[in-house]
Amino acid sequence: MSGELSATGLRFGIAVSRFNSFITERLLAAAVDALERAGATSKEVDVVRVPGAFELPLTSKKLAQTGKYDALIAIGCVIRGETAHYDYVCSETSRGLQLAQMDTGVPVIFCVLTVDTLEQAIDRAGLKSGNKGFEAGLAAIEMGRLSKKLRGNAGGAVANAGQKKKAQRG
Ligand code: INI
Repeated sequence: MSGELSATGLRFGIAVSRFNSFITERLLAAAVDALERAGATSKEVDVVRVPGAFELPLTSKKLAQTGKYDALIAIGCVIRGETAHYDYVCSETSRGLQLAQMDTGVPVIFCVLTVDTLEQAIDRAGLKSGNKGFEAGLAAIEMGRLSKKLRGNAGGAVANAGQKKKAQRG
């Protein structure tokens, strides 16, 4: 089983960091492009801006808890500096985003570039290495679809188990 790449009828939330916005806005544009080219309308895509990558987990969790979205995308760009700040921001952002999706059951796509240089970031935001935002858009569609299917199947499995028990009881 897998999720089809059709965004029609799905709702998406995108949390995007303003820090390094030169990069994150390019990732955002490509993510929205992927969603819309696969059938999502602009009404079905909500964008929320936050100060930096560190704020993405809480915002994603809050978006997930609204129950409005089939999938979320967290967009950020962390560029290594001269101190350990980079390591804290990267590890807490990735850990927090994983927790947000595990706690809520809503897929949260990790579109946070963690790079050593600005050049590496540019390469991943539309230059040599494509655009990670577009890939994140596709991942959000696939996971949104798959989650919908699995919810359906889970309901079916529970219903089947109930029917079997009834049948056993006679
Ligand atoms: N936030 C980023 O998104 N990218 C960075 O590269 C970055 N650096 O290098 O410091 C960064 N820091 C800010 C952080 O995400 C928080 O917004 C801030 O600490 C307030 O909580």
